[in-house]
Amino acid sequence: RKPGKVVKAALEKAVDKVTEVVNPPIPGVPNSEPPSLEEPTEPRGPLPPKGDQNGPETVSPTGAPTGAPQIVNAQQGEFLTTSAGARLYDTDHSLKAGERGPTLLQDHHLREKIMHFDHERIPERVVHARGYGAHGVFVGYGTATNVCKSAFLGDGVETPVFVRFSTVLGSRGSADTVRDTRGFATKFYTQEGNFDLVGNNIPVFFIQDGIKFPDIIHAGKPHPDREIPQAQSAHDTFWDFVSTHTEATHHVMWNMSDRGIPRSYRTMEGFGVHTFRLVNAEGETALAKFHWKPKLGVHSLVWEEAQMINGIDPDFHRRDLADAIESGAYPQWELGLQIFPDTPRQTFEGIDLLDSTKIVPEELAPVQPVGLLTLNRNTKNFFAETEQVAFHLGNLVPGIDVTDDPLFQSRLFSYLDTQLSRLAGPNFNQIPINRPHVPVNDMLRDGFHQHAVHAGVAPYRPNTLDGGNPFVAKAEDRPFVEVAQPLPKAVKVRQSPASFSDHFTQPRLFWLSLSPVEKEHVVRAFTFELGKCYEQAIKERQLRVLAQVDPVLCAEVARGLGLPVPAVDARPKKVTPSPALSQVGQTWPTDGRLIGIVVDPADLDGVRTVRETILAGGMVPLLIAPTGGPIGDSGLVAQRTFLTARSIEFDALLLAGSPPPGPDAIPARDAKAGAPGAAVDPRVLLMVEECYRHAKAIGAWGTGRVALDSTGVTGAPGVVTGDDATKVFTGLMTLLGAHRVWERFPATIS
Ligand code: HDE
Repeated sequence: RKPGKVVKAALEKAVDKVTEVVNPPIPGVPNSEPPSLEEPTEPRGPLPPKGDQNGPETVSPTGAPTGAPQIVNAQQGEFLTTSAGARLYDTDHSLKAGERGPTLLQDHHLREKIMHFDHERIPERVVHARGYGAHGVFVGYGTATNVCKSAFLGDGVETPVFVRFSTVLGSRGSADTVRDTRGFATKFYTQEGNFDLVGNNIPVFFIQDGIKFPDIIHAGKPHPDREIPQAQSAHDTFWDFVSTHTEATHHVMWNMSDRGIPRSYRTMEGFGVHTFRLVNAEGETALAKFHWKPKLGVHSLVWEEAQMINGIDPDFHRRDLADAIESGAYPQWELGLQIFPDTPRQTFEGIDLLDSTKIVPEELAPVQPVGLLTLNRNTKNFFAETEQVAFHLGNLVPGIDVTDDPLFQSRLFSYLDTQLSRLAGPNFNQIPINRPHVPVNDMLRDGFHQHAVHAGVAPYRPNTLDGGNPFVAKAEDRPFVEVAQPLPKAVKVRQSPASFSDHFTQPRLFWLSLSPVEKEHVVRAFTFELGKCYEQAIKERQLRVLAQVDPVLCAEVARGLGLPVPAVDARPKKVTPSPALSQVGQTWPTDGRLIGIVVDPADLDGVRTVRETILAGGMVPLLIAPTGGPIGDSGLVAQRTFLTARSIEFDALLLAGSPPPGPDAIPARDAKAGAPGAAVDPRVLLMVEECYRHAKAIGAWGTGRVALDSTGVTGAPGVVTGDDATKVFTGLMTLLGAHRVWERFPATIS
């Protein structure tokens, strides 16, 4: 299958869930029979997992398959049992002294059921609590072998992976499209043990030294007195901290840019952030930064849209990823390396490679592709897989080693330590999702939740009683060996190198690399966030920081806040912009994009043709009609109604008609007879207006043009009209390839 292309049949199945009810099930095809309305009376086999849900991995800590069906399909056997396996005859009534009597303490089934329920929740991650995961495969290109001997980077080597995306600040139940950094953590189950690349969608971090991590997180989390606001940085403690702690400026610039509100996990870049040390087969070392490049390009939401989604569909990013995988539109990223010589200074072109608040522009060190990641399988059980996955920077394989970046060093401690309270003990690597796919022979013993039944009597070395087992690996057995890195002659200090104190050159580099529309978004984001702060001093202090970055940025934000531009003696260093940092100006694949089509009985043939073309192009058409179900006898089925559809779901909108207000519509304020728009359902007009404001492509043919005329958008940039459905759709596709119609609102900043 060509990567990135959608399997049409699978896609149709996924988007046309409603059709399944209309169309008869296919005998013998798993999952095609809809569940019965009545409670079953005869035991029957469990439904097999869907094709995209074959996890979790079923390899024991010693590498033996544990694929016994009773474990894989736990809780799906023929009879309901206690956790000890005794069959139950009733689970709906507690054992009582008579029908109306008190409940008996001897009801061991009641006590077990409630006891287990009481302990279903585990502590959420202290950061990155809100996340979503999927399985996939990584295939090496073999292009990294001159710098890195890791087996999984070898030519054509296939490695199973599990990826968890996340936001940082919000709690586990918070919304997906908040302004925040996104986590992009990948576990590679390699032939040499697990390698975890625990990155973000922003290539720099708030702090240079891990000892400050509790400070930045305490500042970003909700205020401790009232626990408000949830999953937001737009509040006083956050801006209090970052305005006084200027090494955060670079990260904050990225956060306030469109990178802080991705359109989808599928359209995010990922970065390892730190510099790693690579080793090749000859033992030569190089320094490197990891990058994930999405095949679909890097795309974002607009701020108003992101805020609306948080209410209308707080699971937007989760749903997007799961639907894409289910439909066969597998998201893909290329793994790339920026490679630098491993010199004693550990700098490149004057940039300190141990400072995680700095990037190396791609124009100076190109990102070289070394492999392809494809996410192709959804989880079968969110808790077992996504919630229990435990990433750790110390999960390294031969060929990849750490550097002395003080942020990296602290993380090596934190990711083990945090699991002790989150996963309640030291045996979390025995949880199926964390198990390596190679034999484990670790001499670690006992502890809470020990699943292994270790044989032998000598979990120590040296021993004779277990025949000397296990033996340490020789060089030819490919062990992980730390690079014998010479240490600088040094004195024990609590200090950073002088190069770490340049906090403004790279934020300025980022700002100057953005296009006008992206700059405008940054200005609005700063103005919004600071506008939400109560303390005047915080706003003024942050304006002084912005003045160090760029006078235009500072002046524009000051104008929005209604504050004077601070007099700051800023002396910015000269920087060369990096075009690679801008997200706009190119054409990208449209795979998996959602196109809403407002349907009217007027031209159903046109709708059918466009729908087929959308499906054939690997996108998802969603038909929107006044009511759900079949549309007349056309064979088409409405997947959304005016009640369930909202513009935020669509990347582009097509109008095949302008249906009149339905009986359940709240009339528009100017709905008096003859007023523009009175003839069209107000929810259709709202969809048009929102798509227009959010710079989305809009198209209409036939009577669909009435809705456009009523909202006054006809003739505006990115609005295609005509009589022929196919021609209108072709125009729409050109617009969609550029993601959004930014020309609609020319930026005032250059
Ligand atoms: Fe994390 N981080 N972090 N972080 N981080 C965690 O580990 C921490 C940092 C990142 O999907 C925690 O298992 C410290 C940078 C991701 O499960 C915790 C420091 C980057 C995830 C932790 C950092 C990250 C985490 C919470 C400063 C980008 C989610 C739960 C030294 C390169 C992983 C857990 C997942 C999670 C600590 C800095 C990314 C507490 C102390 C820099 C993607 O261990």
